[in-house]
Amino acid sequence: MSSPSTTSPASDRLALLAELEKKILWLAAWTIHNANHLRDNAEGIKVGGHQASSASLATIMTALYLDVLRPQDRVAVKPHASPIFHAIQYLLGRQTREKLENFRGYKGAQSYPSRTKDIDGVDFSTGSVGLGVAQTLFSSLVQDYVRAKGWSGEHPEGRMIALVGDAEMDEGNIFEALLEGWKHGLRNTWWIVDYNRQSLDAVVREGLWQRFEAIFQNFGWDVVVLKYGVLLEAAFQEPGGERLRDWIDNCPNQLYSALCFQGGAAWRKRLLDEIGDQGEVTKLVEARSDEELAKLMTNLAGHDLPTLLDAFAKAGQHDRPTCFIAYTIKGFGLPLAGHKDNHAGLMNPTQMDAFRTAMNVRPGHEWENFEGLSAKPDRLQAFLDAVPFNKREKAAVSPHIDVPAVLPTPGVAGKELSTQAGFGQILNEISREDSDFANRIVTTSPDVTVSTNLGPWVNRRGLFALESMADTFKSERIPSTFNWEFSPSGQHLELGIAEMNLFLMLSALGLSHSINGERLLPIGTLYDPFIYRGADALNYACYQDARFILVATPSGITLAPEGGAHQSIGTPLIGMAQDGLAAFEPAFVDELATILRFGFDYIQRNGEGDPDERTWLRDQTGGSIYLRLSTRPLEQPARTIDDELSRAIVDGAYWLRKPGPNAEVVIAYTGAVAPEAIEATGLLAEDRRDIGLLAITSADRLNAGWTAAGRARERGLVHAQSHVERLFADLPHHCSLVTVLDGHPATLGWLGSVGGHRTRSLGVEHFGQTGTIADLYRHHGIDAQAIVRAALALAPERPVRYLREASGPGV
Ligand SMILES: Cc1ncc(C[n+]2csc(CCOP(=O)(O)OP(=O)(O)O)c2C)c(N)n1
Ligand SMILES: [Mg+2]
Repeated sequence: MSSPSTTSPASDRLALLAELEKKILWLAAWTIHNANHLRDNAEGIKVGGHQASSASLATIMTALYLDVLRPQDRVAVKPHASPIFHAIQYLLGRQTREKLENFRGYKGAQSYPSRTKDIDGVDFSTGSVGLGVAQTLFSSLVQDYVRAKGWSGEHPEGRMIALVGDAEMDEGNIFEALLEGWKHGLRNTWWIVDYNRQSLDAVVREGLWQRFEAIFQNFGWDVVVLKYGVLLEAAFQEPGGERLRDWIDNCPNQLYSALCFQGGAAWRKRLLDEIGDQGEVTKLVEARSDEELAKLMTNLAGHDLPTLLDAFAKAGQHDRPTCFIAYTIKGFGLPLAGHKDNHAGLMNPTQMDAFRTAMNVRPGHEWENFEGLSAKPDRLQAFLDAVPFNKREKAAVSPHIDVPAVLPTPGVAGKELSTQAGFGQILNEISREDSDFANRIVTTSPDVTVSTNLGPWVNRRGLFALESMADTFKSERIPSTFNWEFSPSGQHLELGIAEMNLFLMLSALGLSHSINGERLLPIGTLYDPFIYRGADALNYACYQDARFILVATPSGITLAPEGGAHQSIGTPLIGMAQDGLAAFEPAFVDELATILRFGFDYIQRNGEGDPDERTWLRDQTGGSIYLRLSTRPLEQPARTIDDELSRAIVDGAYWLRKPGPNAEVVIAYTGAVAPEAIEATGLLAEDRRDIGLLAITSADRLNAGWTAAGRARERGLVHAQSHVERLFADLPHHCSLVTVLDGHPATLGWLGSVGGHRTRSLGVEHFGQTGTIADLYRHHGIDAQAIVRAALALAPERPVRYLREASGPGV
């Protein structure tokens, strides 16, 4: 156990810690009560309580933050323990009274700990249960990765700790992560299960802890069951104590919870009814007042500082992953304790008054750090000042990694190539370089490394593992395209098929600059439709402001013969709607290289949120990148991408054929349907005047800029104009738009509203068909003929001579 430098004896320290635990419980309950009180008065809205849920972790968190944690340790706090977390940070001088008074309010302390919205040093955001837990595991793997590269300098190794609700353990992603941790030799990870035997709705199943124990042991973890505190252990040594222990061990969870709620008299009655013997047991019970009996019976290890400190100190002597199953009581120390309906529970004013009296807090002194405590304020303050965790400093900003001015694509022009193949080639080119840029790239993929074209990169850069492992096929001289060698210098993290793990790994890699002080340039690949499988973890990664490049390929119906199970329709809309993620869908490899280059820089940015005056995008803040790629080979243009074109590609669109002043039709396309859009433009050009062809590389960025510019104008910046508005500025009013992509038509449907142009949006709305690309494009109406038909319907004045009769079933 690491101890602050005060020389007080252990019992003195314990007494101070116990006092501070009381204060933390009070501050958390008061924060919630106070916020609720405000809402009731001001707006009549009740806010959720969660006083009980947070109270069950009060002792464990006191032990951790005020004693066990070192500055380099990182913690994911169970969402509803947020008030306890904020209360501790407040005591440590890291949280303001103003934010606490505004708990759950506008710009106040957050209901669930938030890296991005809270000011008090949240390590990992939580809220969607299960994700923060797994995040600690992946962060530990990333710490090992960074250290294996020798980048950690003098930074001491940290421990990654999750405070886990027992019902939270129902989330499957936790078990997916366990498996991955086992494969990668997980170290330095503690998961502390708050075993209060209650979920949101109810009391959990009997004997759950034994299942947990077996699972964790199977995956190579140490398991420490923390059941009884020192008072109970001492009572078990008294005559009759063994029978008391047996009774507790056999007591159903529901009954234990109910008795905790009812208190001392109920404990006495029940114990005497069930094991009262007019002898030793009766004496053991009768020797205690109601209050003492309640204190004894609720003295579970999760509320017993000496037991907790001892267990943490022992586990602190090794780096094996450890799961603590700590028995607790939901609502411990509050009148809500144990009641099965207490999840969102909130003490009523009478209960709160009683609690205030019990805590010796005078009205008007609720926020004072040491109000009502018996130890002297200067001793308490000296204790807090010496807390090891409080030596933590703000992480230094890790330096920007220079990105080459251009990512070369040699020999691509004129070839038939897909964006997916182009991606493989670009990374292959980078892999030849020995530069800081190339060395900081780290790739990862859930068992689709080869099929997403990361193979050449991995061949050159190798797979990462703490211990080297040769490729047996290579050593046996069996020819193989892929060199599958593991070593600490490898730069690819191979994952099993679980996509949740991919996103959590990206989240951990993408926070390395903040957690480890060492920046990585993470790239993750997966099949586009399986974004849905990990969408919550993707959202979580973005919410935490992790920085990565997601390469999703193949996408759409363009992988035609593979059929409906692998087709993605709605992902472009995810790309547009996901905050923190800039989505791109290039058609050509030179566009992809331009976007990737931008992406490597963009994921490192951390500037102010002021919009760019050209695009109205908040590009200085940076974010993550999503590239929706395709396996469809397209003939690659032979052209030079000058600065202007490069900028337009990044901004989201450029004219492949600029419309003339009397344009009747504009075709706007995204991605792999470029040949159809180009062909349709050719077919229409002879019979429609001044036709334009717009290549859209990012519907997301075009849309975001347009929305932001509109908002700016409404606020008085009358000249604000976004990229898409500038592109459409000269289009005559009567011009019609046809939009088309291999994805949901709503992705581009909004384009007509930019300048008030009549619009028909083509795309894919149904999945399930197999066939050739030609079959499926015809079937879904995104082939050249369908584009021509749509244009004709919008601008019907004259027939188009190249239009054929519609054929095939259509949809
Ligand atoms: C993914 C997800 N589903 C549902 C919820 C709603 N929810 C919040 S806490 C909770 C139950 C938590 O029980 P437990 O983990 O045992 O914590 P306790 O309340 O006992 O402290 C649920 C269902 C959520 N936050 N996240
Ligand atoms: Mg619980």
